[in-house]
Formats: sequence, structure tokens, C-alpha cells
Amino acid sequence: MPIRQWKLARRSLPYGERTLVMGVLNVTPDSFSDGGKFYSPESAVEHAQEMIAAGADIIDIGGESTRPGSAFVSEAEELQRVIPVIKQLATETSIPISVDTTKSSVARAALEAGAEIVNDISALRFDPAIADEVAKAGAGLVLMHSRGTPKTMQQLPPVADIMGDVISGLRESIAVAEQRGVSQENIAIDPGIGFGKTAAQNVELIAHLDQLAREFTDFPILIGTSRKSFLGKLLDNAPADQRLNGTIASIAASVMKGAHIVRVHDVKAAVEATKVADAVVRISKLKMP
Ligand code: 7PJ
Repeated sequence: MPIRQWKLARRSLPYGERTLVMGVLNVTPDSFSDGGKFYSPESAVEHAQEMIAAGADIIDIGGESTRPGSAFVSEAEELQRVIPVIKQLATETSIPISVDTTKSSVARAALEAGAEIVNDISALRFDPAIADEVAKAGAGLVLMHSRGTPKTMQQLPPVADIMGDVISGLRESIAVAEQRGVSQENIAIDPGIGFGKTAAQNVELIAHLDQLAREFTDFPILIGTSRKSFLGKLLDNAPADQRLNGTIASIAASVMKGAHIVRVHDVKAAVEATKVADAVVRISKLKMP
């Protein structure tokens, strides 16, 4: 894999050399997989520091639950949840901070508070002005494919051709981002595991991630499988807290198929898994005692 650079607000992140691990920090009272455990700013910052110590390369902070069936959170509420945490982490840590939001007002405040990446699960469908804020700040932008809204995505009739839908949706979003002044080298793409897809289609997206990589050769590919419900379906209906081994298997498969960044709750396990999968993918460069 060639080594390239993903441009963020104040640095470039090399990708392709090894898989980057993005640690999930939910600052929500209703996140499906960690149930509001990290809701206070103090405990959120503490959990972020633990993920950094475990080897996280990026921390992704979200204050708007995108759990299937969840409603939108007000702008004021979302700001109140994420901004204090971003401010504190930006002064305490050296790794880049990402904000998981679909609102341009939250993106702007987060970038001002020190975030360097905006992670938009709607890929600019909900609020295209996110691209204006990203362009102004020279920040990184994650464009994640999704269908419908978190409230409706699991009720939508499935599309027949999921790879085609993801590829055309991401192309459209990249075009919107570029029209609004975001440079190509600031954009990362994500197939959006779990967002308006059937369980089988989520597996298909991992299996065909190499096709996505060939369609979008100039972009880092991020993927988030961590604790998601398709894993529960493959594991005899295991609940979210019993999906770690399945998560790790999906990460190894994603790395083998060309993922550059994995978004996870369990950072230590993911760091170890990606080290091993990376060694296999880059066998020609392997140096071992
Ligand atoms: C994803 C995300 C993902 C990106 C969530 C959860 C649901 N952002 N935000 N990719 N998932 N880029 O964490 O389970 O897959 S929220």
C-alpha cells in the first residue's frame, strides 16, 4: 500500500503505512453500545485519555446519537455536550480530534474549539454547509454513506445494488464538498456500515471494500463495524457488549480488503488486531526478530 497523507486542519496524517485507529467517544445519554457511560465532560475526557494511552490515532467525539430509531438532538444540546470535551482534549492531547455531527453550526464551533476533522454520517445530505466550515478551516472531512435518517434508516426498503448505491452516493457527496471548496486531499470516505443496509449487505460491503478502494483510489477509506447489529445477527443475537470478538474479525477482514482507518470502541483490541493484519497485508516489508 502506498503511503499518502490525509490533510487535516493543522497537520497531515499519513495513511497506508499502517491502519489508523479512531476511538469512539460518545457524549450522549442514549448511545446504543455504551449507554451513556461517558456522559459527563469529566468522564468523557478520562475515557478519551484511556483510548489515547491504548494507542488511538484519532478521537471521534459525538453528541448526537445516531442509534437506529433515535431522534435528532437540538443544536444547543449537542453543543453543550461536545464543545467542553473538545476544548479540554484539544489542550491536553496531541492527537487529532474529530467531531461526529451532521450540523454545520456544531461543526463550526467544534473546529473553533480545536477539532481537526468533521465526521458527517449524512455525507452532506442533511446540512451541506458543513463543507463550507470544513473548507474555511482546512479540516479533514469524513463522508459516510447512509440512507434516510437515523430515525427511518432501518425501515427503508433495501436497495438492490448496495455497492452501486454506496459508490454513486459517495461520488455525489464528494462533488458537493469540492463545489463548496473542500480539497480532495482533505476528504476520507466511509461505506457506512449499518446505516440503511441489511445485515447481509453490511457483510457484502466489507467483502467488496477492495472494489470501493479501486473506485476511490485517492481517498483514505474509513470503516466502522464496532459492536454493530449485523455482528449480533452473525453471533446468535449477541448483545452489543458481547460483540468484541466479532468486531475484531470484521476489522481484520476490512484491513485485508483495503481499509485505512477503523472506527472502534475497543481501542486496545483494535490496535493489536490491526498490527497483525497490517503485517499480513504488508508482508513484503515485514521485519521480525
Ligand atoms: C459510524 C460513524 C461509522 C463513521 C457512527 C455507532 C453508530 N461515523 N458514526 N462511520 N457509526 N464515519 O457508532 O455504532 O460507521 S454512530
